[in-house]
Amino acid sequence: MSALTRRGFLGVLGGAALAAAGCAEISGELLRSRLTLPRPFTVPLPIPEVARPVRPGRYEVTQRAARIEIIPGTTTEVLGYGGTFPGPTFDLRRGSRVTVAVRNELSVPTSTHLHGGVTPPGSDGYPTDLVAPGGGTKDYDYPLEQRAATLWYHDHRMDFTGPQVWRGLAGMALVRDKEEDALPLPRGERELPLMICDRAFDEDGSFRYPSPPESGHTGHMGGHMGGHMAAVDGDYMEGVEGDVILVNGAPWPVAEVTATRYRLRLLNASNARRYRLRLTPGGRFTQIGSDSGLLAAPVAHDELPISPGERYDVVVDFSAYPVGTAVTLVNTLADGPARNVMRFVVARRAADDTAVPAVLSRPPGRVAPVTTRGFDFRRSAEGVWTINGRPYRPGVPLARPRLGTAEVWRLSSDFHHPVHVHLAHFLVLARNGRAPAASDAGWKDTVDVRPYEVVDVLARFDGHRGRYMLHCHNLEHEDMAMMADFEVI
Ligand SMILES: [Cu+2]
Repeated sequence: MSALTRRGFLGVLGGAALAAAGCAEISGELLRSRLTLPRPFTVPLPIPEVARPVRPGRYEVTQRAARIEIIPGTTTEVLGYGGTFPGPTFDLRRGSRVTVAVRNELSVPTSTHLHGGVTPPGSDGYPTDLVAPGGGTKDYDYPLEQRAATLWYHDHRMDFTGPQVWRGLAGMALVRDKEEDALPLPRGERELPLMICDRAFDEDGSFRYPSPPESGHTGHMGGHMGGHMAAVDGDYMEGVEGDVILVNGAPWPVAEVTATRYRLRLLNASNARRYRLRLTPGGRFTQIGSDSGLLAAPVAHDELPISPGERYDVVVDFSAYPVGTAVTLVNTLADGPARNVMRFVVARRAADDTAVPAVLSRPPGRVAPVTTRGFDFRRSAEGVWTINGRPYRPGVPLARPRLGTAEVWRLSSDFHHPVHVHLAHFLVLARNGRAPAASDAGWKDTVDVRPYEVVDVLARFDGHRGRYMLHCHNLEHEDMAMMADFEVI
């Protein structure tokens, strides 16, 4: 169905009819590759390099263009942190403040956001807080006064986050702490960061992205849409989905594993695609952590929905399968090639002294909220993605929560809007007035708000005063103004 048809369709039908029509779980428009897709499960799973500090507490990373082999037999120009895609993984400790000096040698401005970070406002990657192309630099200061968690970092440039992340500006950051160290969880080679995203490729191997004709493919210029630069063609304003699934930058990779437990740090780094992950021929994910840290106790899932920006920290026990089994991670929301994500092949038995304890951690408890505020995520009559009826207005906060307090934020929606709040972590309290989903467990920074849903979250404002934002993490919605400032006072 074309975007235009779907748009008309959305306007006419309500949520129930949409669900009955079977497209209620799809959050974007498919963009097909123009080259022969590689065979799945042939490329080995890459593990991104771990960033090394230039001296204790200081990292330096250069954003630059580089040509790498993603689709076997061809090359792709990426815009990468360190010239790689994904960028290096930052392996960090709670309370060990670091500075990351970013140097921008690209031809476009950038702004780097540490997603899930409790970061002072000047280092939070505000969309207009830009690092100039052609050698501009900025020191990002990360105090890391926060619990162990799976974070990630990515570009957050005003109006162009979608195309710039699509071209490679993203990587993972892990925060560890003593509470996690004490647990007998799988580690080392049995702890795998898995950055999952979809992309489309042109016949020459370059990334395909539907920029409007006037904007050029690097996004120097652009058309205007509701007062904002449009980085994506209007047919794709619901979001861009590619037909190739990459894990750690490799198409449908394969990883040999031993018949032991593995810790998988799952991240959906896609612009718009939602996944419902399952293991075939069967198997369970034992969830140990959410976006913002370890759960109090593990939660078992047969399948895991994951929307853009979300993370799930899970343990999979491959000793449950006979040696030789191919265990495929699939996305049951997709058909065709994009249904596959990656494969594990259980190669041999091995000793395993790990366990998933019944008590994992002591997360912060609930605090009584001081107020309730509503944030409505909706397409306006003019076809602009809005929050509370307004496209993004930089510098105009929609809320002024007090430092050290908690508030209930009621998030309502007309479509799939994965809502991300900077700085504040939150607990999901209710969906449509009922109990949250099993996958909503734990402290989070991004929540999958589905069409015509009302999701109540309890958000804590800790760490820093200043200007932050909340926005939709469907990057095409974000670029088309579905963002708002709030100020912690
Ligand atoms: Cu959205």
